[in-house]
Amino acid sequence: MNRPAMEGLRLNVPAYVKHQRLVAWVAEIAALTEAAEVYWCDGSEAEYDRLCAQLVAAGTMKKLNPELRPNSYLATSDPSDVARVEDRTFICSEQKEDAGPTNNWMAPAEMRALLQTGETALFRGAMKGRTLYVVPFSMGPLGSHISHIGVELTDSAYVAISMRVMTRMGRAVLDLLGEDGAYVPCVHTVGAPLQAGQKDVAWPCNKTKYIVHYPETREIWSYGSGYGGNALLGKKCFALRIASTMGRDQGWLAEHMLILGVTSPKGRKYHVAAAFPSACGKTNFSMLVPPAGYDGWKVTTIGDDIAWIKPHADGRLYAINPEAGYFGVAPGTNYKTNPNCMDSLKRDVVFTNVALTDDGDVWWEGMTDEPPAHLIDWQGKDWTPVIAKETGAKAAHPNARFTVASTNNPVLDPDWDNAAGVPIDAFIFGGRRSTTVPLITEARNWTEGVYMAATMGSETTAAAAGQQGVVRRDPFAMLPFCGYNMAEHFAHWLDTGAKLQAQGATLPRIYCANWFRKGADGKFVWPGYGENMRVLEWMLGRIEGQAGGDDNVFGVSPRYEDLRWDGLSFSREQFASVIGIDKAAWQQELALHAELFKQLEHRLPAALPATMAKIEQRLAA
Ligand code: SAT
Ligand code: MN
Repeated sequence: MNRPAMEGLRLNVPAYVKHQRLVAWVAEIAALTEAAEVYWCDGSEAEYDRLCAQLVAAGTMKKLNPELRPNSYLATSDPSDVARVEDRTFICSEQKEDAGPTNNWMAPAEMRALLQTGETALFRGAMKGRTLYVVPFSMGPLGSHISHIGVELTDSAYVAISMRVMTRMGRAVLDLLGEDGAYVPCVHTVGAPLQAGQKDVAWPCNKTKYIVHYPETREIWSYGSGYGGNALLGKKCFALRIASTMGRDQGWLAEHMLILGVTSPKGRKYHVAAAFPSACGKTNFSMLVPPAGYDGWKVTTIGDDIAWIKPHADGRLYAINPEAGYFGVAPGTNYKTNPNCMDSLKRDVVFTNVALTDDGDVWWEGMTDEPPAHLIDWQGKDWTPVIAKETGAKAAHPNARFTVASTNNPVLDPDWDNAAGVPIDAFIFGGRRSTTVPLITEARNWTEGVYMAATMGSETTAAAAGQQGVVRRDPFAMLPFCGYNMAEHFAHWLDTGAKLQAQGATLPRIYCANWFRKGADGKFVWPGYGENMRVLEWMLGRIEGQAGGDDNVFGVSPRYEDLRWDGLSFSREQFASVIGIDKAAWQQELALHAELFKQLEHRLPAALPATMAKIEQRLAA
C-alpha cells in the first residue's frame, strides 16, 4: 500500500457509519486504486440532483427539455461500451468444475494477481484523479428475509446515480448493516485514471475489460466498462451470478425472470414468473395490457428482469424482485407495444444511447411510425431519415436503454415491495425462436418442466456484444448469468421440486413459450404483446383444471378452440403454424439438446437424458 497516498486521503466517513470492517475495506480499496477522494452516497434526492448536474457539466449526460421530459437525462456512451461483454466475464471459483463448461474461468489467485496483487495489477492506481463513490444498496425490500445487501465502490458518478434508481440505495442500508452486518463487496472502476492536469473524456472506459466474480468469497470486481450489466453490479453480477451460488448453498433460487400479477374478473389473483433471455420482451410482458374483450382482467408488475425465489413453510415458492427500477431496451418500445412503459418514461428517466430530438427530447427506432426529420444520433452525429436510408445508420443504438424507478410504473403491483414476496403459481420459460418451438406448451410434471428450461434455445440479441440472431442454447435464460456449474443448476431445480413435493406441496406449473415464430414471409405470425394475454388465460385455465389441450411430444399445448379469440382475427391455419411440431425440425432440435447434455455431461442429472429419451420415443412413434 502506498503510505503517503493513504495518509493524504481522507475517507470522509459519515458519523452514521458504524461498520468498522466496511470502513477498513473502503480504505484498502481507496489506497489500491489511489482514488483522489472518497464520497459516501446517502441516497438522497439532493445528492442525485447534484451528481446528475456534475455529469451534465462533464459532458456524460445532457439534461432533456424539462417541459417535454421533466427531470430526465440522456447519457451517451463510448461506441465501444454499449453492451454486456460475455467473453470478458469470469467465474473464479477455486475449482474449474464449479464454474462449469458454460462459464469463463480463471483460478482466483491468478485473477487476483492480474487485478489486485500483481505489480502491474489493473486496479492499482485505476481511480487516480477520480472520486471513489461508496454505494450501499439492498437487493430486495429493506429487511426482507429474502433480501441481501451489497456495497459497490465505483469511480463512476453515472453508476452511482443509476444504482439509486435500480436499487434501494443509501444511508438506510448502512443503518440496517449496523456494526457488523454481511454485505457483498463490489468493486468497480472504469479503468481510466487521470494524471494531474489531464482532461477527462465524456465516457471514460478502457479497451481492456474484466467482469469478475469470486463465488466462494462472494465478491465482484469489474474493470473497464461503465455500461449496464458490466457496471451496475447489483444487477446481473450480484442478483444473478453471486445470488445463484448463494441460492444453491442456501436452498433458494435466483433467476432471470420477470414477475407479474394477473387478476381475473372474478378477483382471483395469480403470480407468474417468466424467464426470457435479455432483450426478448420481459419488460413488455410484465406490463402487459389485456386486449379488448378482456374486461376485468388486470396485469400488474412486480419485476421485469430478476426474481429471487424461496420455498416457504406453507409449501409454496415466494418471490421478490430484488431490483427497484427498470433498465430496459428502448428501441421497439411504443404506445402499441408497451403503453405502460411509455407512461413510466414520461419523467425522471436516465436514457442511455438513444437519439436526441431538436427540441431536447428523445427518440428511438420504433417509438413512432414517422421518425423526426432531424435528430442527433447516439454517437452525436446528425441523423435524418434520408441518411438512415442511405447508410443504415441507427438513431439509437439497438441496445439503447432507459433507467427508471419502478414507482413510475402505472401498473406497479401493490405487493412489489412486500418483504414476504408473492406466491408463484406458474413459471414460463421462453426463447426467441423463428421456428420449431410452439407458442405454448405445458410440462406434464416438474421434471419435464426443468427439461424445457434446461434445453431452451434463443437467437442472440444486441444485449450482449457479439453476433446477433444465431440460435444458442440458453438454459433457464441463465447462460450468461449462472454463477456456478449449469448442470448443478438443473439438479438444484430438480431437488427444489422434489423437496416441496415430499412435503405434499402443489408445485407451480411450468410452461415453455415462444412468441417469435415466423412465417414464410419472414414476419412474426403471432401478434404478441397484449395478445399474449390469451396464452396467459389458457395457462391459468389449466391451473384451475378448466382449459383443454392436446399432448405433444414434450408436453401439452392448446388446440385452436382452447384459446379465446374475441377481438382478434387469427385463423386456424395461422394458429397451426405457431403451435405445430415439425418432426424433422424436432429431430434436429433434439440433436442440439444432446449436444448440450454432452457439454454438461459432468454432474448432469440423469433425469434429463431420461426425459429426452421419452421425447425421442414419442417423436419416433
Ligand atoms: O446490461 S444488462 O445486463 O443490465 C441488460 C441485459 O442484458 O439484460
Ligand atoms: Mn436481463
